[in-house]
Amino acid sequence: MKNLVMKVVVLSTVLAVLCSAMVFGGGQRAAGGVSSNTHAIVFKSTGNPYGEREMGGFEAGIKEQGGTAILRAPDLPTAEAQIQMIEQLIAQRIASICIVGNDFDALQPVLTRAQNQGIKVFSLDSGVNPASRLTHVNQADTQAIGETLVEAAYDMAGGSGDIAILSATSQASNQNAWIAVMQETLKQPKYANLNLVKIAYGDDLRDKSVSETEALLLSYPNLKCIIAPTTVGIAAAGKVLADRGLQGKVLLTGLGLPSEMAEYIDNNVCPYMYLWNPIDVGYLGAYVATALTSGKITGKAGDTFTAGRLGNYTIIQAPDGGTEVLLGPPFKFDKANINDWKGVY
Ligand code: RAM
Repeated sequence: MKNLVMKVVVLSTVLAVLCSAMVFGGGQRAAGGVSSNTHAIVFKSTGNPYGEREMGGFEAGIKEQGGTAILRAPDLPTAEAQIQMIEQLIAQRIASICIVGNDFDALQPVLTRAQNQGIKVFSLDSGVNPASRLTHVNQADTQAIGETLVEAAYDMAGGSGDIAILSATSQASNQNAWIAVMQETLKQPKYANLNLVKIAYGDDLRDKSVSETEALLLSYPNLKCIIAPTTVGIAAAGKVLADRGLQGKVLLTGLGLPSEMAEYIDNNVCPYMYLWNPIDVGYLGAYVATALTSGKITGKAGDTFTAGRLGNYTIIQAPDGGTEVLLGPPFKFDKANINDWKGVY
């Protein structure tokens, strides 16, 4: 009997130690059993240099605050693949999830589950709906991006003629938001002679973006300008137009990485394009992650925080009814400045 009592005492002590190690492992577990210092980012897909820079900025921002960053991206840019990844992250009981959404609405059930487990969820770059997130890190004003790209196409097409859009996936919420603004902007009298003939989807995959560009050229022989609001799409379209010697005939603009587009800006395939610093987008996300998990902000409009080297930010109302943090205005890259930027990102 004495032996049995001893065994029970030893066993319960071992169990208690094990449990507290699970809950407070490495001193990093907060009250709800959620790891207070581990933050994940889930990008759209692998093999996207823009995404690598964005995730790199996130990791740098988390590390400089003494935390651990988990960087994830599925092979294909689908909501289903991201749902699986988020399920795994919920099981790891991390502190926050920063989602670069492959779909605006489809992630809501899994992200709600994450939030119910005490994980702080916000989106970045490509948003999820307001019900799925506490806030959104927006790289630049959605309206400004759409209007600026239409104005660029107007300029490049000489005010009239056929233009096309080469996008990422048909579900990508950031591209879809920009395209919606472009379509509205095109209704203005100024743009009445511009004819948007097609919105093609290269799925942020290089080969598909190449074949979609080739199909556009074949179907629309009078095409004057392609707008590609995706770094993968614009680089693929640049290669097709350069290989076919179409500079000066079909002009290219959109959102591109200076490192990938310098040669096409130099050889007049793409007279100019826009982007923001993807490293800074991720870095800003790292500070939103820690501000949310520390309770410094809740994600409501008016909340303020400091994002390391980027300085102070205020959360504002977003056009979709949720809230967002705006990194800054889009930046124009052309022949005059591309050499200064091609080594930066
Ligand atoms: C691609 C991705 C990303 C977008 C950039 C402009 O790399 O679709 O989400 O922000 O293009």
